[in-house]
Amino acid sequence: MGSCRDMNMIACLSLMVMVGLVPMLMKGATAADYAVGDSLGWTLPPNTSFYSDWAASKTFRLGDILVFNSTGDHTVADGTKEEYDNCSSSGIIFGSPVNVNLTTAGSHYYFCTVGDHCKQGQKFTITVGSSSTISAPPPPPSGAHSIVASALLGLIISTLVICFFTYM
Ligand SMILES: *[C@@H]1O[C@H](CO)[C@@H](O)[C@H](O)[C@H]1NC(C)=O
Ligand SMILES: *[C@@H]1O[C@H](CO)[C@@H](O)[C@H](O)[C@H]1NC(C)=O
Ligand SMILES: *[C@@H]1O[C@H](CO)[C@@H](O)[C@H](O)[C@H]1NC(C)=O
Ligand SMILES: *[C@@H]1O[C@H](CO)[C@@H](O)[C@H](O)[C@H]1NC(C)=O
Ligand SMILES: [Cu+2]
Repeated sequence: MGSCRDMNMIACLSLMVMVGLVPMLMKGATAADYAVGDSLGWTLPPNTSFYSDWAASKTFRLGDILVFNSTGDHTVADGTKEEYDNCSSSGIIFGSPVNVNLTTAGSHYYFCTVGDHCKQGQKFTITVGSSSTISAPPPPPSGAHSIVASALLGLIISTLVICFFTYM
């Protein structure tokens, strides 16, 4: 009788650990904010590979946000490859600081249009993965994912409540 009660308590405790893990697992599938250049922010880089190195160290997905943080006079051009190579933009130019939302998959080209900043390396290119080719994408077509998650959460919570009143 006593050992059976202990087993049930162990089951309850394991369940509590699982409840703690659910938000962590769900977090893996949500969008991320990336501070461009990390602590340097968006400014003249110490060398011409600084921002390309930064971008190469990240994996970008639809729904992620690029946070361009700058204190001085800088812009963010969202251009074509030709404009990026040439450091001249005829397209969308944001004032910085700005948050740029990654809403389309494929290649994106960002650079500053102030002075010769772009030629000095204030530029980088990224490839945003399409939702069909990545392992844990945000669910764009329906709320199916969140329905499954809340059903699971509801099941765990109700089991916990039953556990608590039965064995504690
Ligand atoms: C560019 O600067 C960064 C930061 O100072 C440094 O970590 C990196 O090694 C430098 N890269 C080159 C190619 O000098
Ligand atoms: C932006 O940059 C400033 C100065 O470099 C810094 O104090 C601030 O914390 C940064 N903000 C973010 C959101 O990174
Ligand atoms: C390249 O930049 C120069 C000025 O910097 C501009 O006159 C020229 O039209 C640009 N070419 C392209 C293809 O963007
Ligand atoms: C990105 O989306 C947020 C809200 O989700 C919005 O406030 C912000 O203005 C957007 N940024 C751009 C550059 O459109
Ligand atoms: Cu600049």
